[in-house]
Amino acid sequence: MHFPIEMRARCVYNIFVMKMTFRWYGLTDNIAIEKIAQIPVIDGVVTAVYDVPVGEVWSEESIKILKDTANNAGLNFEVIESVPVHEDIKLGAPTRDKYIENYCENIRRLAKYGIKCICYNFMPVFDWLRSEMARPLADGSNALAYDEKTVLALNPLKTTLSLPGWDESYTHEELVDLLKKYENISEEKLFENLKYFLDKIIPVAEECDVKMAIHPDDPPWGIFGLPRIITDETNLKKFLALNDSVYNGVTFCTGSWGASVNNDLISMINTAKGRIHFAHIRNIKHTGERKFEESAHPTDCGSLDIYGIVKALVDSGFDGYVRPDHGRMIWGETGKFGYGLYDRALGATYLAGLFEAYVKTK
Ligand code: DNO
Repeated sequence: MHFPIEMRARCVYNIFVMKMTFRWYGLTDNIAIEKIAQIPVIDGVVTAVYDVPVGEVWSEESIKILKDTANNAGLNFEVIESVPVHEDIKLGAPTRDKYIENYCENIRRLAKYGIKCICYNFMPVFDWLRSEMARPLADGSNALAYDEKTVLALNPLKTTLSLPGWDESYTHEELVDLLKKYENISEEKLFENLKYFLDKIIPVAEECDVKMAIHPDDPPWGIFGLPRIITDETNLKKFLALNDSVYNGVTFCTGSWGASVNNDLISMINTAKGRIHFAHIRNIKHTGERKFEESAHPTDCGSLDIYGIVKALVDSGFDGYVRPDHGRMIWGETGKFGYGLYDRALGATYLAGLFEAYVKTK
């Protein structure tokens, strides 16, 4: 199927301020891109090159395949999630400059193929974490869930948990070694290493007109003794001040920051005003102290005020990319945890409806 992007009215883009996107795991995703193109509000895909080890340069050929596949399906290709950051950069190891130079080269190459926004995170070793992959919900669907008690009882060296964001290329010895190296890394030190990284990549991002959007830590507190810093409003302010370029921005992930009942998301949106380039919008239901399960996107289904979040984003002048985030598994679907087609599609149309209603009546 080939039809030009102009035929797919960038309805969301033209009428509203944001662009609705959908995460697609590339050619090996069992969700065909043509199905994503059938969700009425989707402007583009959010994807990445997955077959290159963390820290290495992505081939232009692989980037081009992603772009061409997206464009042939009538979808834009403007957001990458993620260009992962090598652990040596987070650790401030002597080898970091080589990996930072590779990172800069990736920004340049991606810009050449039309990328406008790059999402990344600075979480040591593990990306997002859950204790349960398929918690049965009352309506017969299932969703990801988190319970700190279960997590604390896990041995990170022995866990059989596996999440789509995890780098599982480490051998047992490498993991032991890595966890050990972090014993000397305090939150302060991690902030320093992040600043070092930002001061090198942000000038390149500026030159290439690519907005960098750090993803919050999920959940937003330290785990397994590893430091985490993109966790709350105080640290958000600190992060933004590390490098005050508008190209140094955030991915406003409601489910990540919202996992802590102490985070006031509306206030955080106002704090990050003008620096939010990408928003992951999803709902979660708090079920106890450091305990939550993921729910369907609508406000009524969870603990977060999704309408209030959309309103605050629009009021703050947000004009970046949005994507629905983790979905439940519904209608018997199976697949990548959190990344099925159906519930995320419902989420996208719900969110677009909120944006449309608010923008048109404002
Ligand atoms: C989880 C995702 C994260 C995110 C990275 C960004 O579903 O939101 O894995 O992609 O943390 O680098």
